[in-house]
Amino acid sequence: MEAKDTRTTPVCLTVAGLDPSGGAGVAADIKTFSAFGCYAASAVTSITFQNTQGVYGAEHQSPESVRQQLVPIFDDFDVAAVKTGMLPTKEIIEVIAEVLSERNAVRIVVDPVVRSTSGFDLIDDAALENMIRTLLPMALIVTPNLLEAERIAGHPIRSESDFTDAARIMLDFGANSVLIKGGHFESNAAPEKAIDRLFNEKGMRRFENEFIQTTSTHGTGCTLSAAICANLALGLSVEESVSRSKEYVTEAIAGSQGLGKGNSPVDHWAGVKIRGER
Ligand code: PXL
Repeated sequence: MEAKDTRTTPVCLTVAGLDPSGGAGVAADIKTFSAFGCYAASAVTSITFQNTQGVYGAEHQSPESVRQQLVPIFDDFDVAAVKTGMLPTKEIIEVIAEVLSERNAVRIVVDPVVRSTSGFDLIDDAALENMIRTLLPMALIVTPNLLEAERIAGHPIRSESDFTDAARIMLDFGANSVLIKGGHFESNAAPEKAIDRLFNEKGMRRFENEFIQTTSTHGTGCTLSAAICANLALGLSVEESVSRSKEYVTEAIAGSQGLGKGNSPVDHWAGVKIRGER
């Protein structure tokens, strides 16, 4: 038997919804943390009813359930980084903010999930308001897509200065850095590029990756924010984490196996050697 590997595996925690079909939410996060060699802990905020074809409903956890999931994890592990995803109610967000601050949680990635690709609202207005006020100030990075950035900023994003203004609002709420995912924004002007913009107090950096024309995009947002969380836990900087995570997601989209009848999940094992494979 080989000697035990004495490197410590960083513990990443996701606090998000459960997608039983496995493409998004905590399942995507657990696979992504694992793909980067991190240990995955998770707390479920809501059980959603969905598959690759749509989201049909959700049963949210009580705030007390979320607290009782989180406390033993922090009692037991030295959590290296945390990611939040679907946080459906104001009360759940209050509990999360309380626990994260009591436990001095570090490297917090806030993915401000608003709506599923299929158009199902995953958060109510009061909760979004609360997330902006209580979680953005704790965030090392917040990762909205265009729609989410528009909802948080309260204005449409149609030009370069709209991006800057939206990021400014999130930085002013206390987020340390803001990654606005361009998604389809550039697809008319530059159909071959997916461009995300990372803002912090020092300025803006664009990350350009290949835009893959496909419907195999179930869980891409969750996967990107989880990958950033894992890379931060591994000790990389925000910029390096975003860069590596974008590459991973691009490969994961390209490698989708086309599972399911709708928007297929991405391949979370992109670039990972699978046990038993030669
Ligand atoms: O991608 C947004 C998202 C996040 N979290 C959960 C989801 C979805 C989209 O369906 O189900 C649990």
